Parts: sequence; structure tokens; C-alpha cells
Amino acid sequence: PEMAYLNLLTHILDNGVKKEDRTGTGTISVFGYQMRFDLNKGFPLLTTKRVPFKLLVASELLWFIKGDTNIRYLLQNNNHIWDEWAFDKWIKSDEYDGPDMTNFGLRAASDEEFAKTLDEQMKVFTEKVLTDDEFAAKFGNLGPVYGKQWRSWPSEKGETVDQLKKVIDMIKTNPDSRRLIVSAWNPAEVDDMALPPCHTLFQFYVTDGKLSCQLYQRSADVFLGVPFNIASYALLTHLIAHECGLEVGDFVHSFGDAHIYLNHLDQVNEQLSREPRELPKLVINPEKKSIFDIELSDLTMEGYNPHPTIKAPVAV
Ligand code: THF
Repeated sequence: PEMAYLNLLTHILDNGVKKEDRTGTGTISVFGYQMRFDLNKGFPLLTTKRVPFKLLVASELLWFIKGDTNIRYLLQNNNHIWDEWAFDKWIKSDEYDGPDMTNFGLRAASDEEFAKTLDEQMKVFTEKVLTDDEFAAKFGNLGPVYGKQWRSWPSEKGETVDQLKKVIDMIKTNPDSRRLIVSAWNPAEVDDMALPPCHTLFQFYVTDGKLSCQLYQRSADVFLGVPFNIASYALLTHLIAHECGLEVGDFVHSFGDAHIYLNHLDQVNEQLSREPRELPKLVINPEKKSIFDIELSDLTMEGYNPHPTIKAPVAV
């Protein structure tokens, strides 16, 4: 199953075209691609590099499931993958009076002195989000991102729609439905989000007592983001199957713009030179049924024995 991911990397190296992007980093990119993972063949957590499952993948997913959009919860769990996007809002606000941080992502990549200053300011920022309630409410919040749209999409009548709860209820009561959909893309609110959702929409499908899930991802950072995204949606599928008394089926991953950043190419080649190992197995605490009650301590990854981490800069 991991070959599906390695084949995507190769496909982009072979067929990708150079394309400028919002972050100014530059990418090679293809438009339209699909991977399929049979979740019965093991949990699709990559073994050709270490992917921090509990620390980063699971804590982020539980944050979405809670309907939370403030990075404070992530910080409390030592998860820093969303820091830059909140930080960006702060440094562009009137309240920021530290050193100039314009274009911090790009500058840090080429200037070591600046990278140090950025690190210091980032520490000041995350410390304030953790300890100052008012500051956290204002600058820890990423806007109406995933958690908000999944759990409380605002409706015309001034009410909210709990898409996640509804889809789980429908899987239980009407599993043949072709409307088992959750959308994070809310056109009316996209402009207020720190980052418009990359994983835009997902759909479930039930057959032979197995739950499958397909994700449409509009934009994919294939080296850094996609290993997280695969694991995250595989986990979501396992959790919902667990609650609904179903087995797991396939995770189907469909892409719009799938790209490799030009500053990830050495890392990609390093990863492609490695031999995939046996996939691990996810164990969910059988005492807990509802996805809304699951905590990090209820999840165990057994038999994960990956190749070492491969570091790469994240484009902001
Ligand atoms: N923006 C970009 N450019 N890439 C993304 O993958 C991405 N995400 C989310 C939002 N914007 C994005 C954030 N998700 C890492 C992983 C996932 C992220 C952001 C960053 C990352 O840096 N991973 C490192 C480990 C970091 C660590 O150990 O702290 C890695 O090596 O995998 C797409 O969902």
C-alpha cells in the first residue's frame, strides 16, 4: 500500500510542471491523481520516513472532531503544525511591535540570523497563546477552519449544522445513502480563514459491512502534508467504523493540484531510495465507542518501525 504514495512522488518527478505558488517557494505540480489504500492491509502510516502519529496526526484530528479552531489545544498537546498560520495573523496586526517578520517563511530558509529571530518571536507568540486568554481568543484562532465547518456550519436560519454527527447518524441508519458527505469548503467564509481548507470534502461508502472513505484534496504538499493527510483520514475512517460497528474498507485519496516544493527534492529522492517496511496496526480502546469521547490515550499504534525522520522546511 505504501507504494501508492511512493508512486505519486515518482509520478510528479516524472510529469510535474514547474509552477509558481502563493508562498513564493516554487513547485513541480500535476493536476488530478488518485491513490487507494486497503485499510485491511495495515494502517497507512508511512514507513519510508517517520510520521509522528500520536503527537501530530491524532492530536490534530481530535482537534477537528472537537470543533475547535484555536491552536491553544494543539499547543497544549505539543503540536506545532498550525503555529505559522496563526503567527502570520499576529504579525500583520496592529498589536505586533516586534522585529519585522514580513515573508518570514521564505526569509528563514535562507538567513540563519533571521531564523533565530523568528524562533524567538514564535516562542513569545505560542507562550502568550498558552497563558493569556484574551490574546489566545484573538490570535490563537485560525478563523472558521475545519473544526467549525465540520461541527457548526452556519445555516441561513441562524442555526448551525453538525455535519460530522449527521454523517455518522446516516451511516448507522441509511448506509446505502450516496449523500454521506462532509464539506469543509464554505464559500461564504473562505476569506475569513487563516488558510482555506486543503482537504475540501470527504464522502463515505458502505458495502459488505465495510466503511470506505474518499477525500478530495484541492491542494497537496505531497512530501510534508500528504503523509499526515493519509494517516489522518485513515484514522477518521477507523474511528467512525468503530463507532458504527463496521469493518474498515478503502481510503481513496483524490487530488487537485498535487505538488512537490522545489526545496523538498533532495528529501524526496532520499525517501524513494528506501525500502518500505511492514505497516503498523491501529488499536482503539474497545471500551470507548463514540468518536466524540475518544482521547489520545485511547489510541495505540502497534508494530511501527519506520526509517528515520527526513527534515524539510514548511512553506507558509
Ligand atoms: N501548508 C503547507 N505548505 N504544507 C502542509 O502540509 C500544510 N498542511 C497544514 C496546513 N498548511 C500546510 C498543516 N500541516 C508539517 C506537517 C503538516 C502540516 C504542517 C507542517 C510538518 O512540518 N511536518 C514535519 C514534522 C514537524 C515536526 O516534527 O514538528 C514532518 O517532517 O513531517 C496540510 O495539511
